[in-house]
Amino acid sequence: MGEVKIPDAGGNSITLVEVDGHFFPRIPNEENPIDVIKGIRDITIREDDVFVCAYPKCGTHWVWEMARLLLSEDTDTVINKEKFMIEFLRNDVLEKMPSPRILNTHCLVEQLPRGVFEKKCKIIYILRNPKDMAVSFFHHHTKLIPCYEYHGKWENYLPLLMDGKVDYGSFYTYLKDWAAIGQTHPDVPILTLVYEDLKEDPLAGIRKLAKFLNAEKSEEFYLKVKQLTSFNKMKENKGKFYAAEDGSPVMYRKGEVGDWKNYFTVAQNEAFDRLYKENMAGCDINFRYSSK
Ligand code: PPS
Repeated sequence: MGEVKIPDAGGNSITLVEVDGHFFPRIPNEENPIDVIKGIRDITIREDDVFVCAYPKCGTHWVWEMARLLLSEDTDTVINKEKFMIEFLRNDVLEKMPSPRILNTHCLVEQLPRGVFEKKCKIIYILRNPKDMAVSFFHHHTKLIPCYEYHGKWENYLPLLMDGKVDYGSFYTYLKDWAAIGQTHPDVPILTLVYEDLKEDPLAGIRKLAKFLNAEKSEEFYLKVKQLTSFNKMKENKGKFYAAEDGSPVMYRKGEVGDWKNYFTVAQNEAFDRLYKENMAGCDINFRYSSK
C-alpha cells in the first residue's frame, strides 16, 4: 500500500498510489491521500446527491458540467469538476458543500460510498469507446508529469493499459462491474449516456439528463447548456485548470470520435480487438468507433 511505480516495456514507469490492491492517481502535495481513499465508503451521503461516474477519459468533465448547469441554472460561474471528485475529498469539505452536490468519480460500483445505495442517489454513468479512451488516457498520463512522472511511448503504454496497470485498474473490470449494476443494485436510479451519442446530438442528451434529474427547462436553456458545454467553450473557460508543461489543456484535448485511428497500428488494433473479445465475453456493449 502506498506509492508504486509501474514499469512499461520501454523502461518508463507510471507513479500511482495503491490502496487495498487498487490503483489510484497520486496527487502531489496531498497530505494523506490513502486515508481519503480509504474513507470513500464511509462518506456521509445526502438523498439529493448526484453522482457522475465513468472510467477515466470517457467524458466526465463534459457531463458533470451539463448536470451542474441544469441543476444550478448558474451559467456565469466557472468551476473545476476535480473539486467534486470523491477520491480527493475529505468528509469535512464535503459536508460544507451546498445541496444538491454533484459529485463525480472513476471508482468501481463496490467502491462507491455505502450511502449511495442506502439513499438511492441518482447516478449518471458515461460510456465511451475504449480505443478513444485509450488514446485520451495516454495523453493524460504523459502530460500530467507532476502526478504520474510518466514519459513512455504509445506502443509501450497501450499494453500497460490493456493489462489494467493504470489508475482505476482494468477497463474490462470497470465495464463489466458497471454493466452489472442493474443486477447488483436494481433499485438505484441510473442514466447511461454515451459519449459518441452526445457528440452526435448533444441536445438530445441534455434533454434526457434534465428529465432524469427532474430539472426540465426551456428549449432556450437547453441551447444555452449545449453552447456552454461545447468542447471549445469548455476548453476556453476551463482549460487553465489542468495545463500541461507545454501549456496545453490536458482535460480538453481533441474531443472527437475516432481519433484512435491516428494512433493504433493495424497490429495494435487487432491485438486490442482480440483481447477485448476475450476479456469481455458475456458482456455485450455496442461501442461506436467512428463518427456517423
Ligand atoms: S477525466 O480526466 O478522466 O475526468 O477525463 P474525462 O472528462 O472523463 O474525459 C476527457 C475526454 O473528454 C473530452 N471532452 C469533451 N469532449 C466533447 N465535448 C466536451 N465539452 C468535452 N470536454 C472534454 C476531452 O477532450 C477528453 O477526450 P480527448 O479524446 O482526450 O480529447
